[in-house]
Amino acid sequence: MLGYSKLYAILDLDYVDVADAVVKTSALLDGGADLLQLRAKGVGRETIRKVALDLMPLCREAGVPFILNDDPDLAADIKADGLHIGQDDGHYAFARSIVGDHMYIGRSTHSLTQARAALEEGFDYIGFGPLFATPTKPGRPAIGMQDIAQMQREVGSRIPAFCIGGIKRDNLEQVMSAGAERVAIVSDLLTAIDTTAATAEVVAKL
Ligand code: TZP
Ligand code: MG
Repeated sequence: MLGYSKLYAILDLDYVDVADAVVKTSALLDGGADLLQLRAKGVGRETIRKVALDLMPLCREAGVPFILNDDPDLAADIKADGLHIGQDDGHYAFARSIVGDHMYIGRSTHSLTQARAALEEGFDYIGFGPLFATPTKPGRPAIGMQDIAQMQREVGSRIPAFCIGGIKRDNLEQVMSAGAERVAIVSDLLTAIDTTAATAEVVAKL
């Protein structure tokens, strides 16, 4: 399933009210997003659990894997399809020991070296970026586009690799020309006037 995913949409509660999470997620799925993450920095665990349990049936119905960010115990508890962890969230083996054998585990990477390490460790997919500076991940410097092609050859040919960070409808072609085959997008889809149409536009270009 993951192998076919091209557009990883991230429902980030910094951009979407909890009350709108279901409607926004439906819009992302209707537009053709084929992987979905719930990202909720600074939100209480019980709220995250509740939102996740609301979104999971929508994803199931759409045949789209539901990935939870940051919290291996909660991911295991709610039986998410996957878990996403960053560079500071511990090793693959530790996360795997918590979520069991059947969940996807993805890693944020910010360099070619980290992308290679994630492949080596056993991660099922990576995020690679931020390509451009982005308010969604403040303080994290842009890595640019110069390493995308090499990363694709070495890592993206083995596990799905999603370029991320500042990707928008209006720079997507540039990112793809640099070698990106899959992308993860947060703000450009969530802040669009018509999230379904914006998502469909990205899917059509990919
Ligand atoms: N990891 C690297 S950049 C980023 C994450 C979660 C945020 C990307 O958000 P946006 O709004 O698509 O730039
Ligand atoms: Mg994290």
